[in-house]
Amino acid sequence: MSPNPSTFAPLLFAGRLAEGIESLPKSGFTAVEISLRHVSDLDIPWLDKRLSELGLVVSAFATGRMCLEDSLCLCDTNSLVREHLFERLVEFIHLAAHFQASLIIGGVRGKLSGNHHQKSEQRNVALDTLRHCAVIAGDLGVNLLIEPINRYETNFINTALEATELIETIGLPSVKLLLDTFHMNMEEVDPCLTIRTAKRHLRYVHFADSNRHAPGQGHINFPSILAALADIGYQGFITAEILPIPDDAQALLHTGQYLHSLMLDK
Ligand code: LER
Ligand code: MN
Repeated sequence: MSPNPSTFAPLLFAGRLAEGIESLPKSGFTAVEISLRHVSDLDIPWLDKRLSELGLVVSAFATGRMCLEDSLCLCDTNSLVREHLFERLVEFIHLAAHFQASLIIGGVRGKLSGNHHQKSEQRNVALDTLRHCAVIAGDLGVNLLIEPINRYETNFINTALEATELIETIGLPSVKLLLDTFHMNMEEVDPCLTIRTAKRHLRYVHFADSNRHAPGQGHINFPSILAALADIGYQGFITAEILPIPDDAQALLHTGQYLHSLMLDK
């Protein structure tokens, strides 16, 4: 969800956050994930009040729109862009700390371009910024969640293995893994095995079906995904990052009903 409209398609209630948050409890959700370009886009006192009235928490803040809509991407080697992005990320880390939420590092990585040498420089500057962010996040008790994203959106970390290598290279406990079923469906040989293998780092999961509709509207095997998560004793959030099809309210309702029916089957 988001307080403002967005060109990022799989967002529910973009520009209608008040309405979106209000519809979460009746669909069985306990948390909201919020996508922002800038921390100042959010009315924090208002959100604090609504969350406590509705018994909800913020699971995470998504940051990809800073790259998508503001061209502030982690792999940009321009020092002015890097400094600007770092400042914004630090604000995001403080925001996440306020809500005891995590910060998603997905689309904000951007795309690597040019020759081998240029790509390696882009990767290095991204890692450098992430390391600085991870130290600040660690001090404030915030997790940075590295999300592998499919090849049609980026060439900078497509698989859980690549994300794990980056997490282990940074080597700081605040850097964890987010797995998204939509991306895993394209990039992983066996998403359930990926979940089991990722046990140590996995702290957050995005659910979307193969067509990015609500879970249950495509061909991903969600009962097996849930079984794999149960097997590893997964305790983190599962949020729906889906297209508002046929509309926001129904996509949310379908997700809640479908996941509830799977839980009842257990
Ligand atoms: C973000 O969570 C995501 O899944 C990506 O598709 C963003 O580009
Ligand atoms: Mn995602």
